[in-house]
Amino acid sequence: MTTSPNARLDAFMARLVERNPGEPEFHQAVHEVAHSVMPYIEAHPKYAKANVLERLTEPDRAIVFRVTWQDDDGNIRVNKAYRVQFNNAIGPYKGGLRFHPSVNLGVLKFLGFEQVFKNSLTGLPMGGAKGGSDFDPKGKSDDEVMRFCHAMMTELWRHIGKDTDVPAGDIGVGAREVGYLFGQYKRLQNQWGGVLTGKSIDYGGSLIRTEATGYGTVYFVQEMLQRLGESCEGKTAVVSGSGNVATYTIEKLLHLGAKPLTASDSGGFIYDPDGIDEEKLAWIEELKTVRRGRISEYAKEFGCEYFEGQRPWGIKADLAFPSATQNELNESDAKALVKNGVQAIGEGANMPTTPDGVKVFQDAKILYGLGKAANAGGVAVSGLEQSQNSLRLSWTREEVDERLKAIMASIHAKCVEYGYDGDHVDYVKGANTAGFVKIADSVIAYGVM
Ligand code: NDP
Ligand code: 2IT
Repeated sequence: MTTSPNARLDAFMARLVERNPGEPEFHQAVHEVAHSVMPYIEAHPKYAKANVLERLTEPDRAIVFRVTWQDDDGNIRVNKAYRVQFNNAIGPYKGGLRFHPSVNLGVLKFLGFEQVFKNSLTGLPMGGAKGGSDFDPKGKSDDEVMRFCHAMMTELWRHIGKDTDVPAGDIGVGAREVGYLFGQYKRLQNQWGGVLTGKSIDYGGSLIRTEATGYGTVYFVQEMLQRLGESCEGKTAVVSGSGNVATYTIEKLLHLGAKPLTASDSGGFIYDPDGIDEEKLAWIEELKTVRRGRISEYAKEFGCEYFEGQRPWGIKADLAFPSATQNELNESDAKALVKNGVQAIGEGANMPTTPDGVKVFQDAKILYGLGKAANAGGVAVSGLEQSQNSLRLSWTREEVDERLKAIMASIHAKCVEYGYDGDHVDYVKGANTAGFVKIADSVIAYGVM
């Protein structure tokens, strides 16, 4: 009896959903990859014979633990924390930590799974992991964040190490949090090592790491445009978010002569038809990293409109950069962007577009740069931070930026190699297949384990 690839995909997904109930984001992320790589697996029977897809969709392990800490009023507080060590076939586990009330095991499994493929695409020796907590840093004092980070590391340290698992930042985890986490690791281990990335320049960080995800996303979009003889210059852009990724996406767009029109946070978005320039961007950065205020304040400061509770996808622009969170751009948002003539999408966030939104972009054959390819610059420069820590050297800004550009160009080339069908490039298929082959071949090389 023969079964069609679609039936095989459905059967595989049914088993995955049954084994991982109540984890919709994880199911979504796996479905996208499985759908992409199924034709490749069909064409190369060794992968089916070794049951590689099933092996790659079960994490190596997931650690779940309690974090107990004391707030400024003396109350004892409890949070859940996690580290999902997904796959270390091609290098030590690597991936960020997220602090947000929406964090749960399923969200971190989706992020860890994405990270495996993203890290493979960078060409650097990094496995995939993700961790975090449902701790909400919003409204907490610096002292409270410090106590939480120290308490979290008091358990996490025994599971990580510079050749074992190297965490970094993500939503809610920036330079401040990495400092507290690294300090506690160093104290407990009595060893200075490159065990976290995104460290401050003063104690082992890399130049350009702060900027890398946003810069890399714009470099990736520039690569997609240049393949068609175009560039970012003179183009308008809608950007969501106003955190690390959004800020440096806007900065690189300005460097390349584009005009960013929007920024957002979980409260709503601002639309500045004159464009967000360097000065306004510096103001946003101060607002978000020092005063920790809301983006609505921008509208008052610079006299433009603020759209409460809305996302920016209805604003007409040539380029779109979802840079806040997962599933922030749905089918009707995608239709609105396509109707308004959008040419390219660069996903700074992880899985920001819903599957029916992705389908709209793919059917319209616009340049769709999915997160695991477009936003890989952040983890790539984390990898370069690890290299510099091992070498006990610091490369210049220019040197790291050149390496970042080269890595983004090589990821783009891999997407074209595996995703070009003679007419147009399917970046989803290209990225997922290219990421898969390297990990799958490594898994097979190790034998049954
Ligand atoms: P930050 O915490 O610096 O910023 C997050 C931004 O997104 C804030 O503006 C935040 O608004 C907004 N946001 C977060 N959650 C939600 C939500 N549920 N609904 C609406 N808005 C939301 O995080 P980063 O910039 O580091 O991360 C942004 C995205 O990029 C994430 O998807 C992350 O996984 C991804 N990414 C990050 C990398 C990095 O190096 N930092 C690397 C690759 C991908 P508010 O402040 O109101 O919550
Ligand atoms: O999603 C991501 O790639 C990150 N949050 C960065 C991970 C890292 O290890 O730098």
